[in-house]
Amino acid sequence: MFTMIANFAAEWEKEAELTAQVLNGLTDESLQRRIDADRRTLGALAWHLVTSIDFMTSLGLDFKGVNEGEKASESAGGIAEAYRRISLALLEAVKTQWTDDSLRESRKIGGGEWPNSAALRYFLMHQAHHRGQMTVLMRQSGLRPPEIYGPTYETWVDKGKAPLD
Ligand code: NI
Repeated sequence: MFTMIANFAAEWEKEAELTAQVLNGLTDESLQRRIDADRRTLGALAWHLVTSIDFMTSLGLDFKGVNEGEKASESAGGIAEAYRRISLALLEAVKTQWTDDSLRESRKIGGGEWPNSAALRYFLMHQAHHRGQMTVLMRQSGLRPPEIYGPTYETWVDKGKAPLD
């Protein structure tokens, strides 16, 4: 859990950049990719990363998000641009509207008690969870996923090394 806003801000900047790299790697055609007919498409997962940031307004933060029901951008570039704007708006809101003390406050959400610091941590993990799903769908679309927490298969090949299996 975070005890200082500055620590969250530094981590959010890094993680949002990783998410942006995934979104920047998508093509319009790839947005339709899904593993099965009744599963979310790559585009729906990407848009979910944009709209889910709006959830943070239920913690009392005031910023302009994109509502869950809002029509998804149909272009990969549009989704990436919306994410960049909203992830920055969230960061600005946390930095300017909360203090380190705010991190210890908690709120009732969906029947549970959520310390603000835990909600921020959850949010970072939530992004990572969906990024993992998205990089699989990127591969299935013939796209090259970015390096996230380590080298990709292609990085090893580029370096002339045998990829780990
Ligand atoms: Ni989700």
